[in-house]
Amino acid sequence: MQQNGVFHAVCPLDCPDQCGLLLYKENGKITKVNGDPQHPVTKGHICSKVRNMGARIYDEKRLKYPLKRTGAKGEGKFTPISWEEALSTITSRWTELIQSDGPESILPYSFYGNMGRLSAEGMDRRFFNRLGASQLDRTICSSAGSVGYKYTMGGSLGIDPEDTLHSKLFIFWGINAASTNMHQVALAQKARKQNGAKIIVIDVHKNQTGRLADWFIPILPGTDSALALGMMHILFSENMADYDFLQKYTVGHDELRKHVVQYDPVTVSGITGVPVADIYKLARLYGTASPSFIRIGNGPQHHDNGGMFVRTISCLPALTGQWLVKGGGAIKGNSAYLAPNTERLQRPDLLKNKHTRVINMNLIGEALLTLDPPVKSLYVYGSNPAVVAPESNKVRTGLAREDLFLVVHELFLTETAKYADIVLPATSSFENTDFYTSYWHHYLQLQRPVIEPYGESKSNVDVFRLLAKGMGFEDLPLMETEAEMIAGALDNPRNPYLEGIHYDALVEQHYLKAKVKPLFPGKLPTPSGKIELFSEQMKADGYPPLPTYVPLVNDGNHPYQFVPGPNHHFLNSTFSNNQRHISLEKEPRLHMNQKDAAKAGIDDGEIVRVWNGRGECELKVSLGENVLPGVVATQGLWVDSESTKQNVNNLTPDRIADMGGGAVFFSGRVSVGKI
Ligand SMILES: Nc1nc2c(c(=O)[nH]1)N[C@H]1C(S)=C(S)[C@@H](COP(=O)(O)OP(=O)(O)OC[C@H]3O[C@@H](n4cnc5c(=O)[nH]c(N)nc54)[C@H](O)[C@@H]3O)O[C@H]1N2
Ligand SMILES: Nc1nc2c(c(=O)[nH]1)N[C@H]1C(S)=C(S)[C@@H](COP(=O)(O)OP(=O)(O)OC[C@H]3O[C@@H](n4cnc5c(=O)[nH]c(N)nc54)[C@H](O)[C@@H]3O)O[C@H]1N2
Ligand code: SF4
Ligand SMILES: [Mo]
Repeated sequence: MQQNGVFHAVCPLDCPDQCGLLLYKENGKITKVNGDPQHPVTKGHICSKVRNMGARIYDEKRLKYPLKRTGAKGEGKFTPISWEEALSTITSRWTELIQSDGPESILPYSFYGNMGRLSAEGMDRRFFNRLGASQLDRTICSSAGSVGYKYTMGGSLGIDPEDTLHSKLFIFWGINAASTNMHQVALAQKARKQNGAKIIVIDVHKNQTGRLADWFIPILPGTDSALALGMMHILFSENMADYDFLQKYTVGHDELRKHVVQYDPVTVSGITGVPVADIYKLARLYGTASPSFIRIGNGPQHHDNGGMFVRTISCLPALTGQWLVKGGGAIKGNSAYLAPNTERLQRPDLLKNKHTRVINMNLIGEALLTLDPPVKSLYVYGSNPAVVAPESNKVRTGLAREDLFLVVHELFLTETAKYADIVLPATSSFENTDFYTSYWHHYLQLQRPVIEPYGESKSNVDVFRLLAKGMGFEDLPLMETEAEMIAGALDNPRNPYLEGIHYDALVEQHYLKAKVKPLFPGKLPTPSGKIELFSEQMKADGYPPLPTYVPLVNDGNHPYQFVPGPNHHFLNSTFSNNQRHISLEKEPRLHMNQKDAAKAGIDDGEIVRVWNGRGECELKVSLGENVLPGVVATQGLWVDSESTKQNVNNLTPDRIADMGGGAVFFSGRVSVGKI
């Protein structure tokens, strides 16, 4: 490995932009992280989080050795042990458990702390399939919306974000893109400058993105479907619908036209809190601007009705025929274009018992506390459930169970790792070989090791290969090299967009673009091959077949709807342990409407108690007009300290959304009061 130079890298974080990076290395250490100006979309611009990635990689607190717990669960007291001892402790415990309780007593828990496909869904899946462990349904992020979008469009297929440079109207709908998809904002701002494009933001919180809008539309949480249906009402009644497109490429436009009569602007205004005049203005702008583009965010799908939200919004560009215009249409997610061969990558064939139980990760607390037969061992990697999962109090009580054998593979001693019996040190992505597929732009990237593993840390792939060996598994897929795994994953005859993209090509060229074509004219992967405004499939699955406004579940008698989203300088809970990122954020704030505060006698800057039946936290109030009355919003997955109680997921419900087993982080209600 070269000790000095400039090396290509990929941002590994769970962020749609998936920037190309350049790592500057001196004497074997990364000294600077820059964006790669050659990346066709991200063009050398990166966020401040990753500019400071070096501080995370070389953080004193990073785990160097495997650890064994010496204190109480959650206390964080450990002693270093060798890899041999760590691995044999795990494999002997699992061998016993398989004999006494069967393999389903073991559960993996992971998410996309590192988006590398091998790290997040490669050797781990192969290993746990072979083990016969309980399966985890990975639903915490976007699954409700993905199912909703699929009903309408057939799969995670949107437009090429590079085309949005031509768009004249941008609607950022429930996405804090200035923090969470900065290059889409850069494209919108460029379009604004070049062709006078307008930027509309529809959100419950006027945050970083709302502040840069030409027009910010505040809306009540969980009511967006009604707004979209109100827009459809006006598009049809004022003859702005594109019947030519509807006839050719959709099913059910007649039914839809009749159905939306009930969503008149007065009714919709009553539901959404958006004034009648604004509903007209929005629909008329949307009905006449071309190209118009909707960026569908993750926020509104973190509600009880989140699947239906995405299902509904994604019908809008069909009404205006915008899919036919370059730069027109929508993006919810684009992961279908770069979809690898998951059979080859994850080897589901290694799972012999096809009736193996599946556990929804949003119910991890509940699962640890109540499942029968119980989960006796949990193996966590690439995720921090003690902080990020809903109903934290349940999750922590579950993790603290004396009879639970908990293994956590991590870069840091996270809140979750503090409960572990065995902690394994993980490499950072810059120490691994992996491949990356953005869920927004269309480029694939390869990461090869730029630095040596930190301390004794090992990659996910390495650890699962070692665990397989320790368990005595001799299956060839558990012994493959990274290069073999990538080559297999890219060989996907079912994905025509990947044609011509091979491992060797990825090694030679840093950015390989999927062979994307416009969606229309063409056949969608829906049952009818068309956009399904009316969906027989939904009907069969027990949903209203037409887009419909379904109110949120009654979450109890608390006065405020609580919206705890992510913040600008953390990536979920990643970076929440880094002083620089903490200083940039200062502290979590509770944004509250002036009128609500006046009634409750709460002052700006006051630390208040926020509570409901699930738990409580204490946050500093920030007063203004950036949320509607009845709504409170906060940002960031902060970790409690001795002097603070900031873990917002103490308050969030572990109900399951309408579709995809999704999470409902934003559908909780809270009370707010003086301490
Ligand atoms: N800086 C930073 N970037 C990130 C992340 C991070 O933690 N920090 N996390 C990454 C991950 S994993 C994801 S999934 C994405 C998420 O990024 P986004 O897609 O931006 O999703 P959220 O930030 O969850 O929510 C977006 C917005 O939805 C709003 N919202 C909530 N409820 C409603 C509603 O009912 N209606 C409307 N219209 N708006 C609503 C929130 O106020 C918020 O502004 O970001 C990724 N990028
Ligand atoms: N209140 C509230 N809660 C939320 C959300 C919200 O908006 N509001 N957003 C939700 C969403 S959208 C998501 S996606 C989830 C995300 O939740 P998580 O997936 O848990 O994301 P992170 O908090 O970033 O934790 C990722 C962990 O993986 C570790 N890691 C990184 N790379 C590797 C690796 O290569 N190997 C191993 N073994 N570990 C690694 C990191 O050190 C980090 O601790 O949070 C959800 N929770
Ligand atoms: S977090 Fe997102 S914006 Fe920041 S460097 Fe990574 S991919 Fe780019
Ligand atoms: Mo996410």
